[in-house]
Amino acid sequence: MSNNDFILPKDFPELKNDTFLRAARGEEPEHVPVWCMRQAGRYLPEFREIRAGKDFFDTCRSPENCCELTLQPLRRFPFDASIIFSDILVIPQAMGMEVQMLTGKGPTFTDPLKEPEDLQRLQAKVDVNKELDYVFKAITLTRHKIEGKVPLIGFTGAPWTLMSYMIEGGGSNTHSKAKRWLYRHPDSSHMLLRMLADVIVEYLVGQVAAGAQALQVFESHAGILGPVEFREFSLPYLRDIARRVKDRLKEKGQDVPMIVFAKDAHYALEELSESHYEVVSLDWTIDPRSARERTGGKVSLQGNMDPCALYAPKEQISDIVRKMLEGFGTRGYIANLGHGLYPDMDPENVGAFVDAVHQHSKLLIKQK
Ligand code: 1CP
Repeated sequence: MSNNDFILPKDFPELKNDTFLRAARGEEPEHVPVWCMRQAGRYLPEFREIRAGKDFFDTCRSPENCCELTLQPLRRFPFDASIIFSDILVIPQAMGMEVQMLTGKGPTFTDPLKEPEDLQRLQAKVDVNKELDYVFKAITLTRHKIEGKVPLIGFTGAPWTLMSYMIEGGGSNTHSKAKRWLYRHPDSSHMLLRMLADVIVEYLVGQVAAGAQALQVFESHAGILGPVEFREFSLPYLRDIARRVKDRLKEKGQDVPMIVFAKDAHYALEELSESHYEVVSLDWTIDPRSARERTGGKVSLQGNMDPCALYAPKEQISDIVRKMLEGFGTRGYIANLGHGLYPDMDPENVGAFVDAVHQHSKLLIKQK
Protein backbone atom coordinates (compact mmCIF):
# COMPACT_ATOMS: atom_id res chain seq x y z
CA MET A 1 0.00 0.00 0.00
CA SER A 2 1.68 3.19 -1.05
CA ASN A 3 -1.04 5.76 -0.53
CA ASN A 4 -3.19 5.65 2.58
CA ASP A 5 -5.41 8.48 1.42
CA PHE A 6 -7.50 5.92 -0.36
CA ILE A 7 -8.17 4.01 2.83
CA LEU A 8 -11.23 5.47 4.43
CA PRO A 9 -12.92 4.49 7.69
CA LYS A 10 -15.93 2.90 6.07
CA ASP A 11 -17.07 -0.39 4.68
CA PHE A 12 -15.05 -2.34 7.20
CA PRO A 13 -15.22 -6.12 6.85
CA GLU A 14 -17.84 -7.80 9.03
CA LEU A 15 -16.62 -8.90 12.47
CA LYS A 16 -16.42 -12.70 12.74
CA ASN A 17 -15.26 -13.18 16.33
CA ASP A 18 -17.06 -10.90 18.76
CA THR A 19 -16.28 -12.88 21.95
CA PHE A 20 -14.10 -10.03 23.29
CA LEU A 21 -16.81 -7.38 22.76
CA ARG A 22 -19.50 -9.59 24.30
CA ALA A 23 -17.39 -10.35 27.37
CA ALA A 24 -16.60 -6.64 27.72
CA ARG A 25 -20.38 -6.02 27.86
CA GLY A 26 -20.77 -8.56 30.67
CA GLU A 27 -21.91 -11.54 28.61
CA GLU A 28 -20.67 -15.12 28.57
CA PRO A 29 -19.54 -16.03 25.03
CA GLU A 30 -18.84 -19.63 23.94
CA HIS A 31 -15.28 -19.33 25.25
CA VAL A 32 -13.43 -16.78 27.36
CA PRO A 33 -11.70 -14.32 25.00
CA VAL A 34 -7.99 -13.76 25.44
CA TRP A 35 -5.36 -11.28 24.28
CA CYS A 36 -2.02 -10.11 25.73
CA MET A 37 -0.75 -6.64 26.47
CA ARG A 38 2.34 -6.12 24.28
CA GLN A 39 1.28 -9.00 22.06
CA ALA A 40 3.08 -7.12 19.28
CA GLY A 41 6.56 -7.06 20.70
CA ARG A 42 10.15 -8.11 20.72
CA TYR A 43 9.44 -11.68 21.87
CA LEU A 44 8.47 -12.32 18.22
CA PRO A 45 11.38 -12.72 15.76
CA GLU A 46 9.22 -11.30 12.95
CA PHE A 47 8.66 -8.16 15.09
CA ARG A 48 12.41 -7.73 15.62
CA GLU A 49 12.93 -8.10 11.90
CA ILE A 50 10.54 -5.26 11.00
CA ARG A 51 11.90 -3.04 13.79
CA ALA A 52 15.59 -3.75 13.01
CA GLY A 53 17.56 -0.62 12.19
CA LYS A 54 14.48 1.61 12.28
CA ASP A 55 13.77 4.37 14.73
CA PHE A 56 10.93 3.37 17.09
CA PHE A 57 8.82 6.49 16.57
CA ASP A 58 9.41 6.41 12.80
CA THR A 59 7.90 2.94 12.96
CA CYS A 60 4.94 4.37 14.92
CA ARG A 61 4.49 7.02 12.21
CA SER A 62 4.26 4.46 9.42
CA PRO A 63 0.68 3.13 9.10
CA GLU A 64 1.98 0.17 7.05
CA ASN A 65 4.50 -0.80 9.74
CA CYS A 66 1.93 -0.39 12.54
CA CYS A 67 -0.54 -2.51 10.61
CA GLU A 68 1.98 -5.27 9.96
CA LEU A 69 3.17 -5.33 13.60
CA THR A 70 -0.44 -5.45 14.84
CA LEU A 71 -1.25 -8.38 12.54
CA GLN A 72 1.87 -10.45 13.30
CA PRO A 73 0.70 -11.99 16.60
CA LEU A 74 -2.70 -12.84 15.03
CA ARG A 75 -0.97 -14.98 12.42
CA ARG A 76 0.62 -17.09 15.16
CA PHE A 77 -2.02 -17.30 17.87
CA PRO A 78 -5.82 -17.41 17.98
CA PHE A 79 -6.09 -14.20 20.01
CA ASP A 80 -9.63 -12.83 20.34
CA ALA A 81 -8.59 -9.17 20.10
CA SER A 82 -5.79 -7.07 18.67
CA ILE A 83 -4.31 -3.78 19.90
CA ILE A 84 -2.99 -1.20 17.48
CA PHE A 85 0.80 -0.93 17.49
CA SER A 86 1.71 2.55 18.73
CA ASP A 87 2.92 4.05 22.00
CA ILE A 88 1.49 6.15 24.80
CA LEU A 89 4.20 8.79 24.32
CA VAL A 90 2.83 10.03 21.00
CA ILE A 91 0.69 12.45 23.06
CA PRO A 92 3.58 14.34 24.70
CA GLN A 93 5.12 14.48 21.21
CA ALA A 94 1.89 15.96 19.80
CA MET A 95 2.05 18.56 22.59
CA GLY A 96 5.47 19.63 21.36
CA MET A 97 7.92 17.55 23.42
CA GLU A 98 10.76 15.63 21.83
CA VAL A 99 10.97 11.95 22.82
CA GLN A 100 13.42 9.37 21.54
CA MET A 101 13.47 5.63 22.11
CA LEU A 102 17.06 4.79 23.02
CA THR A 103 18.21 1.18 22.78
CA GLY A 104 18.75 -0.28 26.22
CA LYS A 105 17.39 2.86 27.90
CA GLY A 106 13.80 3.15 26.70
CA PRO A 107 11.91 6.40 26.11
CA THR A 108 13.98 9.52 26.72
CA PHE A 109 12.73 13.12 26.65
CA THR A 110 15.28 15.64 25.34
CA ASP A 111 14.01 18.43 27.59
CA PRO A 112 11.66 17.22 30.35
CA LEU A 113 9.38 19.60 32.29
CA LYS A 114 11.21 20.92 35.34
CA GLU A 115 9.17 23.74 36.82
CA PRO A 116 5.56 24.93 36.37
CA GLU A 117 6.73 27.70 33.99
CA ASP A 118 7.68 24.94 31.57
CA LEU A 119 3.99 24.27 30.96
CA GLN A 120 4.02 27.32 28.73
CA ARG A 121 6.20 25.36 26.30
CA LEU A 122 3.38 22.89 25.74
CA GLN A 123 0.85 23.06 22.96
CA ALA A 124 -2.37 23.29 25.00
CA LYS A 125 -4.80 23.05 22.09
CA VAL A 126 -3.58 20.18 20.01
CA ASP A 127 -5.15 19.55 16.63
CA VAL A 128 -5.18 15.77 17.02
CA ASN A 129 -6.43 15.26 13.48
CA LYS A 130 -3.25 16.86 12.25
CA GLU A 131 -0.67 15.80 14.86
CA LEU A 132 -1.89 12.24 15.41
CA ASP A 133 -3.34 11.61 11.99
CA TYR A 134 -0.74 8.88 11.46
CA VAL A 135 -2.26 6.84 14.31
CA PHE A 136 -5.75 7.25 12.86
CA LYS A 137 -4.48 6.13 9.45
CA ALA A 138 -2.81 3.10 11.05
CA ILE A 139 -6.07 2.18 12.77
CA THR A 140 -8.15 2.49 9.59
CA LEU A 141 -5.66 0.51 7.53
CA THR A 142 -5.37 -2.20 10.18
CA ARG A 143 -9.12 -2.49 10.68
CA HIS A 144 -9.41 -3.24 6.95
CA LYS A 145 -6.50 -5.67 6.88
CA ILE A 146 -7.67 -7.66 9.93
CA GLU A 147 -10.59 -8.64 7.71
CA GLY A 148 -12.99 -8.82 10.62
CA LYS A 149 -11.10 -11.68 12.28
CA VAL A 150 -11.13 -9.97 15.71
CA PRO A 151 -11.85 -6.48 17.07
CA LEU A 152 -9.17 -3.79 17.08
CA ILE A 153 -8.45 -1.99 20.36
CA GLY A 154 -7.23 1.62 20.41
CA PHE A 155 -5.44 3.00 23.46
CA THR A 156 -3.93 5.93 25.28
CA GLY A 157 -1.82 6.61 28.32
CA ALA A 158 -3.76 8.21 31.20
CA PRO A 159 -2.91 11.76 32.34
CA TRP A 160 -0.90 10.89 35.46
CA THR A 161 1.22 8.27 33.64
CA LEU A 162 1.96 10.72 30.82
CA MET A 163 2.67 13.54 33.28
CA SER A 164 5.18 11.35 35.10
CA TYR A 165 7.08 10.61 31.86
CA MET A 166 7.02 14.29 30.85
CA ILE A 167 8.64 15.30 34.15
CA GLU A 168 10.91 12.32 34.78
CA GLY A 169 12.07 12.38 31.16
CA GLY A 170 11.90 8.58 30.93
CA GLY A 171 11.42 5.46 33.02
CA SER A 172 12.05 5.82 36.75
CA ASN A 173 12.01 3.72 39.90
CA THR A 174 10.89 6.35 42.37
CA HIS A 175 9.07 8.85 40.11
CA SER A 176 10.21 11.35 42.70
CA LYS A 177 10.57 14.26 40.29
CA ALA A 178 6.97 13.85 39.12
CA LYS A 179 5.67 13.25 42.66
CA ARG A 180 7.53 16.34 43.83
CA TRP A 181 5.20 18.34 41.55
CA LEU A 182 2.12 16.80 43.16
CA TYR A 183 3.25 17.92 46.63
CA ARG A 184 4.93 21.16 45.72
CA HIS A 185 2.89 22.39 42.75
CA PRO A 186 -0.58 20.83 43.07
CA ASP A 187 -2.29 23.59 41.05
CA SER A 188 0.15 23.31 38.16
CA SER A 189 -0.12 19.52 38.36
CA HIS A 190 -3.88 19.78 37.92
CA MET A 191 -3.36 22.22 35.08
CA LEU A 192 -1.12 19.75 33.28
CA LEU A 193 -3.42 16.79 34.01
CA ARG A 194 -6.37 18.77 32.65
CA MET A 195 -4.46 19.67 29.47
CA LEU A 196 -3.59 16.03 28.96
CA ALA A 197 -7.16 14.85 29.61
CA ASP A 198 -8.46 17.31 26.99
CA VAL A 199 -6.07 15.97 24.34
CA ILE A 200 -6.77 12.36 25.33
CA VAL A 201 -10.54 12.79 24.89
CA GLU A 202 -10.07 14.10 21.33
CA TYR A 203 -7.53 11.38 20.62
CA LEU A 204 -9.80 8.54 21.77
CA VAL A 205 -12.84 9.89 19.92
CA GLY A 206 -10.63 10.15 16.81
CA GLN A 207 -9.49 6.55 17.21
CA VAL A 208 -13.09 5.32 17.22
CA ALA A 209 -13.88 7.48 14.18
CA ALA A 210 -10.89 5.83 12.48
CA GLY A 211 -12.12 2.32 13.29
CA ALA A 212 -11.14 1.32 16.85
CA GLN A 213 -13.78 -1.05 18.31
CA ALA A 214 -12.74 -0.73 21.98
CA LEU A 215 -10.46 1.61 23.94
CA GLN A 216 -7.98 0.91 26.72
CA VAL A 217 -6.63 3.61 29.03
CA PHE A 218 -3.23 2.73 30.55
CA GLU A 219 -2.58 4.25 33.97
CA SER A 220 0.62 2.22 34.23
CA HIS A 221 2.07 4.39 37.00
CA ALA A 222 -0.95 4.28 39.33
CA GLY A 223 0.92 2.13 41.85
CA ILE A 224 3.47 4.81 42.55
CA LEU A 225 0.65 6.91 44.07
CA GLY A 226 -0.98 6.17 47.41
CA PRO A 227 -4.79 6.04 47.73
CA VAL A 228 -5.06 9.71 48.69
CA GLU A 229 -2.94 10.96 45.78
CA PHE A 230 -4.64 8.55 43.39
CA ARG A 231 -8.04 9.98 44.38
CA GLU A 232 -6.81 13.49 43.78
CA PHE A 233 -4.53 13.22 40.75
CA SER A 234 -5.60 10.15 38.79
CA LEU A 235 -9.16 8.96 39.41
CA PRO A 236 -10.99 12.23 38.59
CA TYR A 237 -9.26 12.36 35.20
CA LEU A 238 -9.88 8.69 34.43
CA ARG A 239 -13.58 9.25 35.16
CA ASP A 240 -13.75 12.48 33.22
CA ILE A 241 -12.14 10.88 30.16
CA ALA A 242 -14.61 7.97 30.11
CA ARG A 243 -17.61 10.21 30.59
CA ARG A 244 -16.62 12.74 27.95
CA VAL A 245 -15.57 10.13 25.39
CA LYS A 246 -18.89 8.30 25.86
CA ASP A 247 -20.88 11.53 25.54
CA ARG A 248 -19.04 12.49 22.39
CA LEU A 249 -19.46 9.06 20.86
CA LYS A 250 -23.14 8.98 21.74
CA GLU A 251 -23.70 12.21 19.81
CA LYS A 252 -22.39 10.39 16.75
CA GLY A 253 -24.40 7.25 17.46
CA GLN A 254 -21.27 5.32 18.41
CA ASP A 255 -20.58 3.24 21.50
CA VAL A 256 -17.50 1.16 22.22
CA PRO A 257 -16.47 -0.58 25.45
CA MET A 258 -13.76 1.14 27.46
CA ILE A 259 -11.14 -0.59 29.60
CA VAL A 260 -9.18 1.00 32.43
CA PHE A 261 -5.85 -0.51 33.51
CA ALA A 262 -4.54 1.20 36.63
CA LYS A 263 -1.54 -0.95 37.44
CA ASP A 264 -1.02 -1.72 41.14
CA ALA A 265 -4.04 0.37 42.18
CA HIS A 266 -5.67 -2.50 44.07
CA TYR A 267 -6.59 0.00 46.80
CA ALA A 268 -8.92 1.71 44.32
CA LEU A 269 -10.70 -1.30 42.84
CA GLU A 270 -14.15 -0.33 44.13
CA GLU A 271 -13.78 3.21 42.79
CA LEU A 272 -12.46 2.00 39.45
CA SER A 273 -15.53 -0.22 39.08
CA GLU A 274 -17.69 2.93 39.36
CA SER A 275 -15.76 5.07 36.89
CA HIS A 276 -17.84 4.65 33.70
CA TYR A 277 -15.57 1.97 32.22
CA GLU A 278 -17.13 -1.33 31.14
CA VAL A 279 -13.97 -3.28 31.96
CA VAL A 280 -11.40 -3.02 34.75
CA SER A 281 -8.07 -4.62 33.84
CA LEU A 282 -6.11 -6.07 36.76
CA ASP A 283 -2.46 -6.69 37.49
CA TRP A 284 -1.45 -9.97 39.11
CA THR A 285 -1.34 -8.70 42.69
CA ILE A 286 -5.14 -9.04 43.01
CA ASP A 287 -6.83 -12.35 43.73
CA PRO A 288 -9.54 -13.05 41.09
CA ARG A 289 -12.24 -14.04 43.63
CA SER A 290 -11.73 -11.00 45.80
CA ALA A 291 -11.68 -8.77 42.68
CA ARG A 292 -15.12 -10.17 41.76
CA GLU A 293 -16.43 -9.62 45.28
CA ARG A 294 -15.09 -6.09 45.49
CA THR A 295 -16.45 -5.05 42.09
CA GLY A 296 -19.81 -6.72 42.73
CA GLY A 297 -20.77 -7.44 39.12
CA LYS A 298 -20.62 -3.76 38.17
CA VAL A 299 -17.94 -4.29 35.51
CA SER A 300 -16.30 -6.97 33.44
CA LEU A 301 -12.79 -7.90 34.53
CA GLN A 302 -9.64 -8.41 32.46
CA GLY A 303 -6.33 -9.96 33.43
CA ASN A 304 -4.37 -11.00 35.36
CA MET A 305 -1.83 -13.82 35.11
CA ASP A 306 1.65 -12.87 36.24
CA PRO A 307 3.54 -12.46 32.94
CA CYS A 308 6.44 -14.37 34.52
CA ALA A 309 4.22 -17.45 34.82
CA LEU A 310 4.96 -17.78 31.08
CA TYR A 311 8.45 -18.91 32.10
CA ALA A 312 6.86 -22.02 33.66
CA PRO A 313 6.54 -25.33 31.78
CA LYS A 314 3.43 -25.55 29.59
CA GLU A 315 1.53 -27.97 31.87
CA GLN A 316 1.97 -25.59 34.76
CA ILE A 317 0.76 -22.65 32.63
CA SER A 318 -2.35 -24.67 31.89
CA ASP A 319 -2.96 -25.30 35.63
CA ILE A 320 -2.47 -21.63 36.49
CA VAL A 321 -4.91 -20.63 33.73
CA ARG A 322 -7.55 -23.11 34.96
CA LYS A 323 -7.35 -21.73 38.51
CA MET A 324 -7.53 -18.17 37.18
CA LEU A 325 -10.67 -19.02 35.16
CA GLU A 326 -12.27 -20.71 38.17
CA GLY A 327 -11.54 -17.60 40.21
CA PHE A 328 -12.92 -15.06 37.74
CA GLY A 329 -15.69 -17.22 36.32
CA THR A 330 -16.50 -17.28 32.61
CA ARG A 331 -19.02 -14.42 32.42
CA GLY A 332 -17.86 -10.84 31.86
CA TYR A 333 -14.27 -11.95 31.81
CA ILE A 334 -11.41 -11.32 29.35
CA ALA A 335 -8.25 -13.31 29.98
CA ASN A 336 -4.98 -11.42 29.74
CA LEU A 337 -1.72 -11.03 31.60
CA GLY A 338 -1.33 -8.66 34.55
CA HIS A 339 1.04 -6.55 32.42
CA GLY A 340 2.85 -6.81 29.08
CA LEU A 341 4.89 -9.66 27.63
CA TYR A 342 8.67 -9.40 28.04
CA PRO A 343 11.11 -9.66 25.12
CA ASP A 344 12.69 -12.90 26.40
CA MET A 345 9.44 -14.85 26.52
CA ASP A 346 9.02 -17.98 24.48
CA PRO A 347 6.29 -17.55 21.80
CA GLU A 348 5.38 -21.22 22.32
CA ASN A 349 4.39 -20.53 25.90
CA VAL A 350 2.29 -17.59 24.79
CA GLY A 351 0.48 -20.04 22.50
CA ALA A 352 0.07 -22.46 25.42
CA PHE A 353 -1.51 -19.65 27.47
CA VAL A 354 -4.02 -18.79 24.72
CA ASP A 355 -4.93 -22.45 24.11
CA ALA A 356 -5.34 -23.11 27.83
CA VAL A 357 -7.80 -20.20 28.15
CA HIS A 358 -9.88 -21.48 25.23
CA GLN A 359 -9.84 -25.14 26.27
CA HIS A 360 -10.51 -24.74 29.99
CA SER A 361 -13.16 -22.07 29.51
CA LYS A 362 -15.09 -24.18 26.98
CA LEU A 363 -15.12 -27.05 29.47
CA LEU A 364 -16.15 -24.83 32.37
CA ILE A 365 -19.00 -23.35 30.34
CA LYS A 366 -20.17 -26.81 29.22
CA GLN A 367 -20.14 -28.14 32.81
CA LYS A 368 -22.48 -25.37 33.99
O1 1CP B 1 11.77 -1.24 20.15
C1 1CP B 1 10.73 -1.62 20.67
O2 1CP B 1 9.97 -2.31 20.02
C2 1CP B 1 10.48 -1.19 22.09
C3 1CP B 1 9.45 -1.87 22.89
C4 1CP B 1 8.11 -1.14 22.83
C5 1CP B 1 6.93 -1.62 22.22
C6 1CP B 1 6.72 -2.94 21.55
C7 1CP B 1 7.83 0.15 23.33
C8 1CP B 1 8.76 1.05 23.99
N1 1CP B 1 6.51 0.45 23.04
C9 1CP B 1 5.93 -0.60 22.37
C10 1CP B 1 4.57 -0.66 21.83
C11 1CP B 1 3.48 -0.38 22.77
N2 1CP B 1 3.53 0.46 23.85
C12 1CP B 1 2.16 -0.88 22.66
C13 1CP B 1 1.75 -1.71 21.45
C14 1CP B 1 0.76 -2.64 21.35
C15 1CP B 1 0.86 -3.94 22.13
O3 1CP B 1 0.65 -3.93 23.34
O4 1CP B 1 1.02 -4.98 21.48
C16 1CP B 1 1.44 -0.39 23.76
C17 1CP B 1 -0.01 -0.69 24.15
C18 1CP B 1 2.31 0.46 24.49
C19 1CP B 1 1.91 1.25 25.65
C20 1CP B 1 2.96 1.76 26.56
N3 1CP B 1 4.15 2.36 26.25
C21 1CP B 1 2.81 1.81 27.96
C22 1CP B 1 1.57 1.34 28.69
C23 1CP B 1 1.60 -0.12 28.91
C24 1CP B 1 2.62 -0.59 29.92
O5 1CP B 1 3.55 -1.27 29.49
O6 1CP B 1 2.45 -0.26 31.10
C25 1CP B 1 3.96 2.38 28.51
C26 1CP B 1 4.25 2.63 29.97
C27 1CP B 1 4.80 2.74 27.42
C28 1CP B 1 6.11 3.42 27.51
C29 1CP B 1 7.17 2.57 26.91
N4 1CP B 1 7.30 2.38 25.57
C30 1CP B 1 8.33 1.51 25.33
C31 1CP B 1 8.88 1.13 26.60
C32 1CP B 1 10.06 0.22 26.77
C33 1CP B 1 8.12 1.78 27.58
C34 1CP B 1 8.28 1.64 29.09
C35 1CP B 1 9.46 2.42 29.58
C36 1CP B 1 9.61 2.51 31.08
O7 1CP B 1 8.84 3.24 31.72
O8 1CP B 1 10.54 1.87 31.61
